[in-house]
Amino acid sequence: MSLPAVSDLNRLSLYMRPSCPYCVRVADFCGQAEIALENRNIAEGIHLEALMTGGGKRQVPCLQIIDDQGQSHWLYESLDIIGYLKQQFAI
Ligand SMILES: N[C@@H](CCC(=O)N[C@@H](CS)C(=O)NCC(=O)O)C(=O)O
Repeated sequence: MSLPAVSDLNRLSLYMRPSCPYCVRVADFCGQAEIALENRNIAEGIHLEALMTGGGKRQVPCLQIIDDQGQSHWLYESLDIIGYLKQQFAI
């Protein structure tokens, strides 16, 4: 499934846990690239529930991407998330 093009940070949220090394990998990339993603820690029940319902599994990191129609797309895998961000922000 192809992912929507998004350049507005308000359309992106990163579901994560601070202790997860794969989440740290994405956070480190975002820090270097100066991409200030909204982080949603799945230790908070509301975020875990949103991830499970929307994305379909508990794994983090997961990037939620909201398209022009307001529909959510869920991207798992740290390297795929970084690749997507590089593409969207032309890094
Ligand atoms: N290959 C995945 C690995 C992700 C992964 O293993 N995440 C762990 C946390 S470090 C996870 O979500 N485990 C399930 C859980 O924490 O409930 C990636 O690079 O993102």
